[in-house]
Amino acid sequence: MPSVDIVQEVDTLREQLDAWNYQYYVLDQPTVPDAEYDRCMYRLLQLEASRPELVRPDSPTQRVGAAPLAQFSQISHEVPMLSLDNAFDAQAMRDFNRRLLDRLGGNPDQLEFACEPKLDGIAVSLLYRDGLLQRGATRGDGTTGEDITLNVRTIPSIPLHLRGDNFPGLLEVRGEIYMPSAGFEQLNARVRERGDKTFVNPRNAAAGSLRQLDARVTAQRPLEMCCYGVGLVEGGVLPDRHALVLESLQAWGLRINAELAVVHGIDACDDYYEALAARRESLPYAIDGIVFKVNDLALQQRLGFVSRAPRWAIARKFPAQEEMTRLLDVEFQVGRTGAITPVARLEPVFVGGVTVSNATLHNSDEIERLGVQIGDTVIVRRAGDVIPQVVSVVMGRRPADARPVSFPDSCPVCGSAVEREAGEATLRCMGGLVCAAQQKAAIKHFASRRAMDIEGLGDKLVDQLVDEGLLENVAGLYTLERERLLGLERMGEKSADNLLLALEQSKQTTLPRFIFALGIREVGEVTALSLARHFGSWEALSMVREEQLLEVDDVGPVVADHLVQFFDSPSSMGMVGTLREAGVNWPDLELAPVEDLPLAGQTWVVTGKLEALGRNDAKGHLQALGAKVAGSVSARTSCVVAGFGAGSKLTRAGELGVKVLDERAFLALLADNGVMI
Ligand code: I6G
Repeated sequence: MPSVDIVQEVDTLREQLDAWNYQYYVLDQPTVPDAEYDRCMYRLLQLEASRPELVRPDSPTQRVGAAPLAQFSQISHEVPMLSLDNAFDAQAMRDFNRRLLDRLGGNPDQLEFACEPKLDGIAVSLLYRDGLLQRGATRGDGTTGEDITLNVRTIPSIPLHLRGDNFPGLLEVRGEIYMPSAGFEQLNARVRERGDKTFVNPRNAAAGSLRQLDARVTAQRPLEMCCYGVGLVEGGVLPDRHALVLESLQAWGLRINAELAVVHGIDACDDYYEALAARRESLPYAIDGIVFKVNDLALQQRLGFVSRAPRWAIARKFPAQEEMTRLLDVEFQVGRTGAITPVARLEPVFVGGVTVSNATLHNSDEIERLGVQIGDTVIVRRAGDVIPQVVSVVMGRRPADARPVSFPDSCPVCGSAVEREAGEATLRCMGGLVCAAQQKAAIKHFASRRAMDIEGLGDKLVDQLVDEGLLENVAGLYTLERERLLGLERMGEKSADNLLLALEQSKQTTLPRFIFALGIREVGEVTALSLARHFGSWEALSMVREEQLLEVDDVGPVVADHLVQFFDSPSSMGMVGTLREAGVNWPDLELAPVEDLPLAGQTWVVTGKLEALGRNDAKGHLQALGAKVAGSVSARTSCVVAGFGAGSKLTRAGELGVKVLDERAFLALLADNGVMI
């Protein structure tokens, strides 16, 4: 091939790869299959290898990292990198607003704020000269940072050259380098597989990845950059509003936050804060607050700085999700299926907006993984409504009298033998329904809203009924007597009558709810629905053997084994008999042939994070309604359910014109088909 063609081909490939990178990393709109991207990249690498004089430092091939440095050199920030003042509640935001109005005057409702999430990452500066990335640096102490140019060059969302031609000759961009949550999980899974110590959180993982003297290591880490402002600017003019400056950065190829919004007045800032706080857990990255900035740059100039922070900006922080505290003891809880769970008793600590004094430790594998001992200082995490977790141990603070956690050799509630099944990390009480803990948990599950829905039979009342000897198992619920109920502490006539009425009403149920309410191991709501749909009646279901069970969607050998054990157990079947004699009943289901199910013949895809139900449950419900559930979107896909953070599959659906339902529409569709979540 004549060399002018090679030069042209190299240019075309670079332009194409740059455009794809921009669409993917900056606009969040992937437009090309990975294989096509890889093919072009490989071709460019080949051409550059054959003609080394064509290699340019800003070619998309030049991101792989270089030989390790002996140390990072220091750089000075010509415009200091400042920090932000913090606000921890709505009152502190009002105080911030008052300070602004005192200096600026004007109508309090008119002040314009730019709002963005505060990513939990590492602040960095990027310097572009004539559009070429010249230097990347850490914030350091704000005046002096470290030169991490080789490392930042490996991060795909950082352009090696700017797009277009109207950028300033010298442009310093500032932002946060972070590790998205999914990348963090994958990295930790890889690290765990190698037997190495995992990273405690995405921020530590990002910091550790960025401070590698060998940039080839950085290149392997899933880092991204999100820009939030500019520093030094020469040889060009920027817009007069902060949000417009960010939009210019985006046009030049830099990633900015998709949640950027401009609002008027401090009340609207509160609304923005509340709305994003509610979605915090479903964002694809960790954030620790929201930053509010006066949007008008002329007003920013008038406000100036105090000490090391701008007067025109504030970070409203979320309550910390991780705190340090001491592990006082480990106790053992017995669940519905006899599983014995170690629970950490902690010195109370305020974390994630509440005081936490207990956290789950899951099982013996988890205790071993953490290496935790009683007396240790531990880091506790509480995010959203998730049960608090012990995430790590501060080994340097282990006291001399720390003692290992020892598991009980008999059930802590009923004293029965305990066993660990082969290959299982969970210890189980073998006492079955003799064990009061299992009795209580089974009754609570039976009465719960998604099972028999017995209103008024709360956890405390179940504990009381079992502890007072009025109840042993679910069969006893329907023979509870008014007089005996009235003998319970704090039980009035009205409450007793309401409970008896709720019990009476619960007798009229449905087959899927009844199967779920029995609490058979591994049989959740979706499996219960599949079983009911498949067999149509309790009689048909309870007669089947393992092979027939395995024909049901969602039933594998483990579930089938638990079901058969239940059907073979005289006490379990006796309990079902007693319940039915007491009047528990349901209409048999019309057995619809599979082709008559409402979504028969359709292929669905579920993507992104759903709030009300897990993705697996969503898939199970779809299968129970007759749909096939696929992993990728094609022209044959009937519909895509898109939760928060849905990415390339949603884009693909848009391109192919495939119908898309958000979570609310999906729940409405399930409800129309009799599935209430
Ligand atoms: O550390 C920071 C995170 C996010 C910031 C920041 C930001 O804006 C979204 N903005 C400024 C002005 C500073 N630090 C100094």
